[in-house]
Amino acid sequence: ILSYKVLAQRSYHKMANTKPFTVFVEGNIGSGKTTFLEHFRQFEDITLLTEPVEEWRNLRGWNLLDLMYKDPSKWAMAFQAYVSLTMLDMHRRPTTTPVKLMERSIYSARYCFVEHMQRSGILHPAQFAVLDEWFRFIHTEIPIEADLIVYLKTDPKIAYERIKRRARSEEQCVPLSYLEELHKLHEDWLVNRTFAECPAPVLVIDADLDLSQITEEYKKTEHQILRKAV
Ligand code: DGT
Repeated sequence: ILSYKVLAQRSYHKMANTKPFTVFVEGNIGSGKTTFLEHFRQFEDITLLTEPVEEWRNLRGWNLLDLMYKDPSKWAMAFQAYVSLTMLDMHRRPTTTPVKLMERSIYSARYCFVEHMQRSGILHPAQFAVLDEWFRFIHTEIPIEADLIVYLKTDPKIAYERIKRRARSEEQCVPLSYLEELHKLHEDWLVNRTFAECPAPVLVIDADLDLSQITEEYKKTEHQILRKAV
């Protein structure tokens, strides 16, 4: 039934010629993904889908993000299962605009976060196997549109400073070493291509610059993102 619905949606897009140019914005925690998305708010004809962090902080009153950071071995599995669901919801959300800009994707959840949890032993191999089977099923059975990946490449030390400054309560215990691991996994996935699936061409942005200069860097991507709209 799921596949039928997705296929029906896709053929609607095809008939109406409305298949959006779909861009994933990827990068470490604190790399500036939200700021990047906000930059594109000024343009019409773009659907912006910011990451559902608020849903992770309040699932029927439960803060899964907080539970995961406080007791990863106990909560990683539940957290990642819910991340997958909310990401899939974003991937499948129909748009009426020619461009769809999404914060992260089901791929970074798998290749960066779940991968880290598996390698560090936070996830039991059996838990990892369940999450990986879900990922494979979704990847092969459900069409996920991807035309471009914008990778906000950041020095982990800079990401660390930004996280400290923004002081999101759940992230206070995040050590620099965690950001270094996540950075390596983003590099492996998007630059070194050590994982099988890199679903679209990658545009690498120097996201180390501070806010006053980064707008210029963002502007350089406008052409690639917006030209597909016309
Ligand atoms: P930005 O705008 O680049 O600073 O992005 P953030 O930090 O607002 O967004 P993101 O996705 O890097 O991280 C939000 C929080 O959720 C952060 O504490 C890391 C966590 N997070 C995001 N996706 C996953 C995931 O798949 N697994 C785990 N364990 N944590 C995740």
